[in-house]
Amino acid sequence: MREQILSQNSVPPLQHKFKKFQTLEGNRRHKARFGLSVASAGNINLDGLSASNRRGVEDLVVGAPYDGEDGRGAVYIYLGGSDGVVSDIAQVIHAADVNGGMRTFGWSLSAGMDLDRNEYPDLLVGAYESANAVFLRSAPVVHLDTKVKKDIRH
Ligand SMILES: [Ca+2]
Ligand SMILES: [Ca+2]
Repeated sequence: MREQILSQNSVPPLQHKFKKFQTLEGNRRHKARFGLSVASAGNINLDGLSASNRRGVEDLVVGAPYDGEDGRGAVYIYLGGSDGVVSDIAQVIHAADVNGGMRTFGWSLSAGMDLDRNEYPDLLVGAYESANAVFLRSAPVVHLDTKVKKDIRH
């Protein structure tokens, strides 16, 4: 009996390779350990949904467990774009935003599941030095653009 193992890139033409890459850098704080944990966040803002694309444009979350002014950790949310990941940070959640005494917030991540069943994927963040795991619920946010229009009458 013989086994044949076919590797993805062994048959020309070469396909399904990682041809593009993008680097995410967080806030570049010294020893923040940005990137110690990474996860797909699911589609946090529910963009790009259609009948042919039921998942839409997926987003990313990156942990930096020693980030922040106090060094107690943060997680960074990046929204995906149609041509790849958008490099601008969409949201940073610091340990102090969740709990004043928490440390190593963002050491581990699990994301993309909808635990409260509101159709928005949620985020679970580990902070091992504090023996905590934090469940962060995603919720719809409405942004209103306000324009002031001058009405000058003579
Ligand atoms: Ca998205
Ligand atoms: Ca949810």
